[in-house]
Amino acid sequence: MLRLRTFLQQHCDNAELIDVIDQLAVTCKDIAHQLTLGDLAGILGSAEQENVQGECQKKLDVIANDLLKDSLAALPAVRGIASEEEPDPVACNENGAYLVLFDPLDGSSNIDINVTVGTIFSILAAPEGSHGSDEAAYLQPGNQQVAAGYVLYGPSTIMMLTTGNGVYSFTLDTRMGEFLLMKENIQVPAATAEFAINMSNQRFWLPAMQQYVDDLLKGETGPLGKRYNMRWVAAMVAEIHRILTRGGIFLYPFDNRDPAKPGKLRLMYEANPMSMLMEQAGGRCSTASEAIMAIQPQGIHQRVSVVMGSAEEVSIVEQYHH
Ligand code: AHM
Ligand code: MG
Repeated sequence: MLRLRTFLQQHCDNAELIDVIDQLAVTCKDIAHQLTLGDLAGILGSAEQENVQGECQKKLDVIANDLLKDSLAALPAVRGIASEEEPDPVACNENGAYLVLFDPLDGSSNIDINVTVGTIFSILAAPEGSHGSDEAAYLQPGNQQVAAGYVLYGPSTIMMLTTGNGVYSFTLDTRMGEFLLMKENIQVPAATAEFAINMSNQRFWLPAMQQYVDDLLKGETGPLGKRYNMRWVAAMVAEIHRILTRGGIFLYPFDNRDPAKPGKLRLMYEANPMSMLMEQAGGRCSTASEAIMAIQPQGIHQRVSVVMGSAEEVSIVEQYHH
């Protein structure tokens, strides 16, 4: 079985990009190890501080963020990093070719209950002459990503990766400490009868979204003519992994709980990298009214409405919103 680095050397002709992805993998092995130790390493619970978005940070949010920040900063190929847990972008190496954006530990509310979490990353080319601390350098639409992926920390640790040429999965063999290639050219089925949404927010959604979900729940006698199943892990990495494995639709739509937040998920750290994976696997990604990866970002911590997964089902959601 092919090791990640060997795979990269065969599939990617850019040595610096290989270094960045490889470094992400090495650091995520470390995060996976910390998670395995759990309470033994004293890493569960709150860090008793808030991040830039006013969310209470878990100890592991901080640990994972620091591990990624320090290891990427040491890499000459990295010009700067932006993280969900950092208020501003951080400059790394002046001549680095890449900017790396990440959600160090997605699904943080699952940490303390020993349920799946993940790391999400997006890699952009650093614009010529830009500085790694310059926010404007990072504000590139998702369709300009050079590579994207996630590492899922579940019963096994899995990296899902795209460099713009299909989606590949690697499982961490803990016996040898290497990510090994498991699946190539992953494809999402076009149709599905499985959805994922936090139903407790229903009253806050737009009327079109409320109508779509009402119709899903009507099952085979409703306008959608199918009996739908529902899943909600509360970790986007786990939901997207399920969809890349067997199809489905994931929704964290616009809601009116807080006028400053048009949705919960972040464009740069969650929506864009997951959209690149999903589209590379033949799925579709939308806000319900426009393509996520076409959005011109206005800020690194910007939030966005997210609808992604099996292509036919995403198109149905868009029709409800037209
Ligand atoms: P996080 O990055 O702070 O962990 O938040 C993002 C997570 C997603 O992984 C998940 O889809 C969503 O928040 C769950 O939200 P909710 O708590 O509303 O179920
Ligand atoms: Mg997240």
